[in-house]
Amino acid sequence: DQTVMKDVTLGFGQALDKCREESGLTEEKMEEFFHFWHDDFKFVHRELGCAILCMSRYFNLLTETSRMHHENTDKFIKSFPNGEILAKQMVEIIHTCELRFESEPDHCARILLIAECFRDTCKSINLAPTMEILMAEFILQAE
Ligand code: M21
Repeated sequence: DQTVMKDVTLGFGQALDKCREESGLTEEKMEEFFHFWHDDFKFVHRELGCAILCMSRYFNLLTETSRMHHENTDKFIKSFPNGEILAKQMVEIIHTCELRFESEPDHCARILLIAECFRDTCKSINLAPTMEILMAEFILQAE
């Protein structure tokens, strides 16, 4: 559900600070991680793929070949409130997207394509958190 996805996004987004420098993702290219869900957000900067790669590594969600580690990803999602209602479906969506872009050898570029595919799939089945849900949370956190 959308609230769970919001929590997972904000949780995952916590690693952005740690990954900005090494991925070369400037604030100009992405201010806050949750903008990822915005309709107008464009998946054009390879650096964003590198940042998601770094963030996934930070939470130990990747295998040695930089593919999703299914078990760890399942556990990560379940670590959020009501995560169990989303874990299996999210892992499936990401894996389906992964398979679609298997021919892209560059890890950062491939993960960028997977991230866009994940965002679009979630939107199409109303799993994506709305900007209203995300902004409300963001304002609460800042206070
Ligand atoms: C749930 C919130 C954010 C997640 C965003 C990124 C999703 C992109 C998935 C990339 C997975 C990388 C797998 C590598 O094959």
